[in-house]
Amino acid sequence: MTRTALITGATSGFGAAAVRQFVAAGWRVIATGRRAERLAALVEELGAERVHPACFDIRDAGAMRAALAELPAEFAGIDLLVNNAGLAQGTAPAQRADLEDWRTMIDTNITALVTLTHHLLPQLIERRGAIINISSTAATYPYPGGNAYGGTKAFVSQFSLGLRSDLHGTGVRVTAIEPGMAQTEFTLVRTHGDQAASDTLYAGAHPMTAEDIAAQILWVANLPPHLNINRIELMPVSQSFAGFQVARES
Ligand code: NDP
Ligand code: 8X3
Repeated sequence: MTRTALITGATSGFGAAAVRQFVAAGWRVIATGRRAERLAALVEELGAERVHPACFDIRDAGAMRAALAELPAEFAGIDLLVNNAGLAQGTAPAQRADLEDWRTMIDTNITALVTLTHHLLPQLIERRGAIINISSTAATYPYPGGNAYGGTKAFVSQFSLGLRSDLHGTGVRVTAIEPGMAQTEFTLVRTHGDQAASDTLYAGAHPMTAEDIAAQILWVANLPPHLNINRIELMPVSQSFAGFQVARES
């Protein structure tokens, strides 16, 4: 039987790569994002019988509900929710950060994610479905300038474990995937469009690719129904840990 995944943030990066890999693996996909032309391009590439575009700002709960109320019958039964849409905004230390950037991250990475999850839980339970939440290594490992972004991802990881606990006995599986550095539009968005900063960050670093992460999402989704991966933390080989910093009086 053909299963259906709803993948948020499908216009770029992990989400777009996941749409392609899920369709190639025989799934139907509801692809969401704000950039309608990119969703239309995915439909053109992969076929309207496999991809349904749902264009809305994920922070707009009314628009989200309206888009899901209008799903064609073949896409109406959702077996998998991939909460991937998200972003970082800014790299300034907390004391110089823009409060609007923090609010945007919280509204997108936390509030929208829980709103969509809450909306879909009844049918995910009915269908013994699954939820895959895209968190980050920033959920666990702090770094200068990570402040509110890391906080939102810590929420995503802990919320995933909490869902597991509450969904005990329902058959619904929940996984948090926590990637480190991967080259997508993430840094372009984080720097408010600084392509040079994005290029510099990834140059020579052999970062993970969107396809690497999409392959993990698909692997989790295709595991047998008795198996739950709680979390996956992954990084490029080129990335690892640094020590604590110490401020000294001179
Ligand atoms: P991209 O910037 O390439 O993709 C982000 C996606 O999120 C886009 O499709 C964008 O769609 C969507 N999105 C953002 N804001 C909104 C909104 N308000 N409404 C609807 N959709 C929105 O980044 P990645 O693919 O790298 O990021 C995907 C996820 O992975 C994010 O949650 C990110 O935090 C996480 N992550 C990324 C890592 C990395 O190094 N790249 C590492 C660890 C985690 P559109 O703009 O069209 O609305
Ligand atoms: C994105 C990874 O290290 O830029 O979640 O925070 S990092």
